Amino acid sequence: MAQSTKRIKSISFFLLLISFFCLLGFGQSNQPQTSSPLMPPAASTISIDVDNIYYLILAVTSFFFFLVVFLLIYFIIKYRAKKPGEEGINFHGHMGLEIVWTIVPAVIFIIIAIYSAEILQKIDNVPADAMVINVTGEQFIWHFEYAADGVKSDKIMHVPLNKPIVLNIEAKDVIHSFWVPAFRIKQDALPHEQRETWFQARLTGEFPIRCAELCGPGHSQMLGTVIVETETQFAAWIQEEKEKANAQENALSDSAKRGLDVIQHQGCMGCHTIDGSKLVGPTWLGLYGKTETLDDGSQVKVDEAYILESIRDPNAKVVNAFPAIMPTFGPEKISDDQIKDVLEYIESLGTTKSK
Ligand code: HEC
Ligand SMILES: [Cu+2]
Repeated sequence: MAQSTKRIKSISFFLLLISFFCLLGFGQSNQPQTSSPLMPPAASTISIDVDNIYYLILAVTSFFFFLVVFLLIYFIIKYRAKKPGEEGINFHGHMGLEIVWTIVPAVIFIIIAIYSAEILQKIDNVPADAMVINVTGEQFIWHFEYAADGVKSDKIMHVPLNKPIVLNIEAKDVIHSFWVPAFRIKQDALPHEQRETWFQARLTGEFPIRCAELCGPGHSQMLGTVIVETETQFAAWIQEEKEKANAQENALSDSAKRGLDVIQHQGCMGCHTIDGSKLVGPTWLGLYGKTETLDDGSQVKVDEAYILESIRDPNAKVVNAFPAIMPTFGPEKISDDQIKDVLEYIESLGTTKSK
């Protein structure tokens, strides 16, 4: 008898130790810099709450996992057949035990449900004074528009520290999902329907943006960055962007401006850039005059006819090392008049001099 009380005591001690370790993880996310090795930095105010509920659930489930596994192993050893042919005791039901293991989980579920509902309410309650950023997902790029200033950016979202920001999220083509793991926010981007979510950044730095919805062949490249900066830095950036946009507008001819409208409307910028970087397709920077290598190894010099063909019949000549996935833009999508404007705009992006 004394032997088994001792054993039960040591089991209880062991379980207590394990639950202590489980709960250690739970408390950790209150530290300001990072939450734990399991999570990206807790960069928004809500991320601390989200982590806390995660760790609470992890602690409770780990505790019961270890309890069950421990008892399982303990009983296997204690009640094993000691002699060949030994039969176990056969018994049915235990009212007390069944009441306990119904009520205990029920109480735990209710606590978790109330706690979750509280956090969910925080997530849903957009502060009235929040700064508005319109987010548009498009195959395969995120666009941002800073509503108060009319400034726009692609791929990179700038936000000031410690200010509530509300995002109006929408998609141009298919369903995307706007996800910033460090902020613990994720919201589907749907065509023809705006959804909102909000956050308040509490750490400066750069945090990845992902698309969490398989949206087509370039899905894995639909990446972006949030740059959280101080309010002064943010204001300076907005100012700089305003000036840049003005200068660019003024430099374009009327026809090129119309071409840019068509290009934005048709979603070309989801696959092409004008800054020299590669996206799904080649950049348009300095496209005119460039010598392009095609997928059959032959070379062409880029002129107006080549660009026209690339738009009207993209698979006629496919650029080497790029997939032949560009959609065809026939006259029903871009009229013959509009295509002149488009060519004018692409030409305005500079000419490469090749022999
Ligand atoms: C779904 C992605 C996608 C969209 C949208 C798209 N393109 Fe492309 N584009 C590509 C890819 C990939 C290539 C390279 C393969 C090829 O030549 O077909 C390409 C090639 C081109 C080229 C030739 C570039 C070179 O370096 O030789 C031009 C010009 C071009 N596209 C113009 C456009 C225009 C104008 C639009 C919008 C009306 C557009 N593209 C929309 C993916 C796209
Ligand atoms: Cu996407």
